[in-house]
Amino acid sequence: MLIKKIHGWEIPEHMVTPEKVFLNRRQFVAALGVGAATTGIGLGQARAEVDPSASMYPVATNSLFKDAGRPVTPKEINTTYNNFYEFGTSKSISSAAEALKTRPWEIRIDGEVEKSFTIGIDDLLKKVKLEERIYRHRCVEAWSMVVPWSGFPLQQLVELAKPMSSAAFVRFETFVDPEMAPGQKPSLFGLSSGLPWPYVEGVTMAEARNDLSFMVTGAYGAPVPNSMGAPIRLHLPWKYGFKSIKSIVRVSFTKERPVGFWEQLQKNEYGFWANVNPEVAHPRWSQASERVLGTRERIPTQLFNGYGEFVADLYKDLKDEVLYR
Ligand SMILES: Nc1nc2c(c(=O)[nH]1)N[C@H]1C(S)=C(S)[C@@H](COP(=O)(O)O)O[C@H]1N2
Ligand SMILES: [Mo]
Repeated sequence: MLIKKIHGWEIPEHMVTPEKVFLNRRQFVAALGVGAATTGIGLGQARAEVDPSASMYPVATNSLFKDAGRPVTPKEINTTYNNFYEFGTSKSISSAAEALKTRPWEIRIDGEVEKSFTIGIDDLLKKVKLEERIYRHRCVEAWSMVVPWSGFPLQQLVELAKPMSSAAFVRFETFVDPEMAPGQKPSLFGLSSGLPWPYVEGVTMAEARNDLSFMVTGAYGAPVPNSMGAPIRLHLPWKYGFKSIKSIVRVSFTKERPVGFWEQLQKNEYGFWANVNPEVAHPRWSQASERVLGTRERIPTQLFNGYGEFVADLYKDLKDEVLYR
């Protein structure tokens, strides 16, 4: 494995899989059923050929985000080391995720908007301006990677949605389809998987309008691979990775603060804000450093994952909130 020696500041591998540790404790049988499920469909099946958006990539890189300060993580690593619980609780869900059917793909926009509507992914792609951004990604499990995403600022989607002044939050929802995504099936012995599908996440309107908030439709100069959340996901590079919801089918503008998937499962460990902070430990491990995927390095973690200049102001009047968990 990547960690050869365990120093005082390093976390043993088994400690940095919180979601799994949690499942092992509370959902042992159910998780086993989920983890064992595979689809039998081979990796890398000719999806690019049928993806009608393939010719839109690559796109020009935004010069503000052309250098993440460390090398881009090899594609082979990012596409095969994933958290995507719809397809299983291990990191090796990439072949199971080939079953994800990304066309037709419709996104429902509703809630506190002038008028609710549904838009197909390819129609949406025509209405936005795509760009590439190289972002650092920091999982709450203390591993990180660097990804050349393609997509558009969330702000563009907010404009299309025309929210009313009553909208205070944006709530995102992933598909539910247990036939396609075995992680959503009732598990072994007919027990419920115990997971609160669909996967839900949310941000404030101010966060949604922040330039860093990015709707991802591509990666590595091509449509985003299934395992990374095709055909459309969020990436919030200053927050722990669980906020960056994959394979979105619904975007709702709400008055109430949305309760995320992990917050619903274990709110003392995974909160709404989840901003990266090396000084605020997770209840079960330190967040001071991170393991860089594809390298043997362990590096210090940065406040807001190093994006404070863009986002710190969002939180200056929220000191009473639990901002870093
Ligand atoms: N729908 C959905 N979105 C999700 C997850 C998930 O299990 N389901 N996992 C989250 C977590 S914990 C992380 S770290 C990132 C992982 O993204 P990656 O697999 O592209 O690295 O996706 C996030 N979005
Ligand atoms: Mo994560």
